[in-house]
Amino acid sequence: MKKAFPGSFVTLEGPEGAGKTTQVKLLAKELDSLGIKHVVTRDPGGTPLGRKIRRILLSNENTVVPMAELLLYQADRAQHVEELIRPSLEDGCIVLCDRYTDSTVAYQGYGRNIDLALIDQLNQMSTGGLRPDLTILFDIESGDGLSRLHPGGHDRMEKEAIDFHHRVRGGYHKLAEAEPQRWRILDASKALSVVQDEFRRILVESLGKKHPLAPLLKDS
Ligand code: T5A
Repeated sequence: MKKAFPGSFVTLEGPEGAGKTTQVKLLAKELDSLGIKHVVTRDPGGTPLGRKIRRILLSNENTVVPMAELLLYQADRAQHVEELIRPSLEDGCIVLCDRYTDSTVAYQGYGRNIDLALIDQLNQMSTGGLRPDLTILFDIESGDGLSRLHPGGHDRMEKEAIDFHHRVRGGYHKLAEAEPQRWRILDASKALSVVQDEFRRILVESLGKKHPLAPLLKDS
């Protein structure tokens, strides 16, 4: 099927503390030095409105019921797709997004036990059907990921019970198994430089040797 946009849409997923943010920042520096056109963004919080929604969602001061939580993540995403992601893809950019619709399935679906069919429907509505070309699961055992985070500085989601985080990770594995053509699984428990090499390799091998990201492997 012909792609609707000239750009490439890559999403990074995984449990807490898997190292996505660290890796995407390192990658962005390399892309800058190689002059490769890209946008790095995150869900929630990729737009000015989204940053306000992010504060509401993650603040420990707020009590947020599961349905309100689901709808706030979707409100953030609707704004994010229309204001930043879709226009960047139309402009031919590589968009690297730290979390997207699969986070909602993993956290609100498997974590909070909200009906998966409802979540799929809302994901479809908030994105207008825009799906990633490639999704990389930065996989780490939930307790190991949480232990990397700053002690005492945990946000509202990070503070959930360990069983919640186990369900989230299990949900990610189910998603990756169900759609192997879109997902790649990366062992994020390894040392930072090992994860970095693996991240580059997955990007180039999945998107192809003629893709604008291909020079990443030559420089590693
Ligand atoms: N959420 C999100 C939902 O519930 N539903 C949704 O629909 C969406 C979109 C977002 C929260 O919202 C939830 C999921 C989240 O709970 P966030 O801050 O954006 O909040 O969450 P995360 O993306 O999980 O951010 P984290 O910081 O927790 O995880 P990262 O980005 O995967 O990890 P990172 O890079 O910040 O690294 C964490 C620590 O580990 C170290 C880093 O230096 C850092 O200290 N580190 C390593 N240490 C050892 N070895 C390595 N290989 C390391 N890599 C990084």
